[in-house]
Amino acid sequence: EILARLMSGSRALEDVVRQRGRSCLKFERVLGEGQFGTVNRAIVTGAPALHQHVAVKQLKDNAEAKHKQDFLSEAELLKPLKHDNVIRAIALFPQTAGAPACLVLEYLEYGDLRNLLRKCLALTDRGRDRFNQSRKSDFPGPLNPLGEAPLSAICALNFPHDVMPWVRLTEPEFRFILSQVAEGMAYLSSVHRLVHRDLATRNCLVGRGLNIKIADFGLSRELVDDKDYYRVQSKGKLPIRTMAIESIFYRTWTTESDIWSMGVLAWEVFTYGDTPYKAVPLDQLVTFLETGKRLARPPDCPMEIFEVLQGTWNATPSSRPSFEKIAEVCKRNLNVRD
Ligand code: ACK
Repeated sequence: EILARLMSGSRALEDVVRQRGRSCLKFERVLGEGQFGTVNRAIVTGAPALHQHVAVKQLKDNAEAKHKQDFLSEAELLKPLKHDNVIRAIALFPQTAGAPACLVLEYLEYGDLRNLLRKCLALTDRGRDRFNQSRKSDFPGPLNPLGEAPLSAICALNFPHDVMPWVRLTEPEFRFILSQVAEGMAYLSSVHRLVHRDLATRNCLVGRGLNIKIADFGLSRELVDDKDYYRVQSKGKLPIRTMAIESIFYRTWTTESDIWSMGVLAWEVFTYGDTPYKAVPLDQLVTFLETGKRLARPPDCPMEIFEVLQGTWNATPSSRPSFEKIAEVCKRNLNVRD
């Protein structure tokens, strides 16, 4: 019933935005700066209360032609995507004489995953105590098999954004985050044959109940028919630290190179948003990887999962585990209640 209400709520929101156009968007505050321009939070006036916020990505007035094209292609790519773990596009308003092009996205209240993880780590002991107390009192229930906080405590992340206290994530919570990313990626790669090319915690968003959604499709490309790789000629800025070894070498991107990035993303999650290969300068990273060196196991990462991560960093792309396999391993011991 809740699901049906949410679904009809989000459909109603889309209808309002599409029918009433830009005029129903009331901008509230800047959420951040993206590659192409700004992301703002806006209220949709006249939408059902449950779903009134949206995120609006706007192109800079003076954006270069290439960025304009990337912006529009991101909007195009997002249109047909429908999955719980992939950001949903609500509408695209083209550029007019008086207003820039803007892409209306669903709003996720906890922002990007890397920020959230770093915040989890940074906050004070007092915050942690307060959080742990509220977690016990608000979410009573059986302890999970690890004897830690109840799994429903995932919902405790519903703290207001600015008072999120320090919290050490439990193993089921780590597993829950990663299985969602892997399922979103399995959908993108298997159903839509999409290569993301920039999968990282900074490009995932977090919503209520620790719901993770893959976002930032600025670099994504559709694989064309029988070609199973995408090659770029141009040298833009590249996310070297999360890139697969063959992408660094040959500038080719495949589902398998996204799988490598998924492994790095998992490492980022287990280290609460640390920088991969922090001690290795960028110009030495290729040599580092070429000599077979890889990221070390973070203390919070279970051995079973680390073995999968090591597989994602196999120098032979076809030997890497599939997103489906990664999701399956992460979901073990994850008895999420309905
Ligand atoms: O951590 P953040 O607040 O979450 O900072 C970044 C910033 O905008 C630049 O990307 C935030 N952001 C982007 N898209 C959304 C969205 N759909 N919902 C909520 N926040 C968003 C992101």
